[in-house]
Amino acid sequence: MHLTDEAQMVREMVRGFAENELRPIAAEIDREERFPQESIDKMRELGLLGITIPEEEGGSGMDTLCYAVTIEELARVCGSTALIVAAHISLACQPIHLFGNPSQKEKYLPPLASGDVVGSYGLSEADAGSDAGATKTTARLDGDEWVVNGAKMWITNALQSRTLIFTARTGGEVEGTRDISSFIVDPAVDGVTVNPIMGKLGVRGSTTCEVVFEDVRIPAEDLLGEPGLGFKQFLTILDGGRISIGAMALGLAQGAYEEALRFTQEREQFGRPISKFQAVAFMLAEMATRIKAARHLVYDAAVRKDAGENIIADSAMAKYYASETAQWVSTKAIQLHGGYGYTKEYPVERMWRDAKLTTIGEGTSEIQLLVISREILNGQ
Ligand code: COS
Repeated sequence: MHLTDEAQMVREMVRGFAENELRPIAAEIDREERFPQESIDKMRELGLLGITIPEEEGGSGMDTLCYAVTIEELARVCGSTALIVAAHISLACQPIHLFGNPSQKEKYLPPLASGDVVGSYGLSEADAGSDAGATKTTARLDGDEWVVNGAKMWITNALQSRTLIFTARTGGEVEGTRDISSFIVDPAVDGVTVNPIMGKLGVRGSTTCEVVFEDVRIPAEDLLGEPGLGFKQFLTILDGGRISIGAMALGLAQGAYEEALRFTQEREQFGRPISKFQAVAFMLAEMATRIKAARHLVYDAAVRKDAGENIIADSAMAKYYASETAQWVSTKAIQLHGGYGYTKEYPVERMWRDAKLTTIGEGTSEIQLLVISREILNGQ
């Protein structure tokens, strides 16, 4: 699939940034579990942190294809940085852009879209993962304030975030998922505790947190969109977000493939580069083919999103296939490195650990298959 001139330009710009600024620190932020604030500061200057947000709302006003290419190029070098940006844009900027009223957009979007403020999104809970509608966090109206109690789990960026979108049950007559609403909160307010979850397998430069609410008082006007529509809102948000996780997986697969391509042409055994052996060459061929297929799915979902089409199945297919591809390619990349691939001397083991996240975050592979199959069967 040919890129637009704009997407091609974005690819060149982000690739240069990733090579110069991310590659030198990617292994270190993974090892030290360090949030790369300096990279956020530099991406802020490049206008990458509000890429899909219209210019009049403080962003760069680019399309979803440019966004997917951005995340792909970041992930090709550093999965942690790609995840930080994807969560910030898809899960924090987008809900306010799509569902915020004019004063919420005016207040919250410019600092997010410029990158002055890092955003995060609290949907999952300890007992509400794939079954995200099982939210137990509550918000009770008391005068002109909501009083929130509960805890969110696995929240990317929450430790650095000053704008968190989250879901809570607002009660009333209705039951099931129709009493879930979305809110905006600054995690620095009284009653919110952010506990980072350390020791993750991968994406260790990004923070993953538990966010606890204890009698947190939120102004009534910080309810996002219509009350009771929070569940549908986040399903719509995830439809878009899954394209970015697909793009992240694509970038990780590409990065691991390039490492394998280089290594197998340099590494000699039995008197020749191992790429000369058909078993190795065929593995490279299969990697390249699967990556190309994943790239088509991710870009196609991005283009369809901007065309206003129903992308429920397309975004789930893109995420499912790209994340499984990233797992497969990075596993094979380690195999092709032999013993070296099993050490931290080469980046493929980090890419493999980072890739695992893409089969879990924003819906597991099994949830993607559920979503795709429901769309196929309902469409008949
Ligand atoms: N986009 C917009 N609306 C959607 C939607 C989508 N992709 N899928 C369903 N809806 C709507 C439905 O039409 C339904 O509307 P009505 O109440 O008007 O009928 C409503 O949302 C509820 O849908 P449904 O009954 O199908 O919800 P389920 O409880 O069966 O859950 C799944 C659906 C499993 C697909 C959903 O819970 C899900 O995606 N889970 C994974 C969550 C996840 O990805 N977690 C990781 C978060 S990382 S931030």
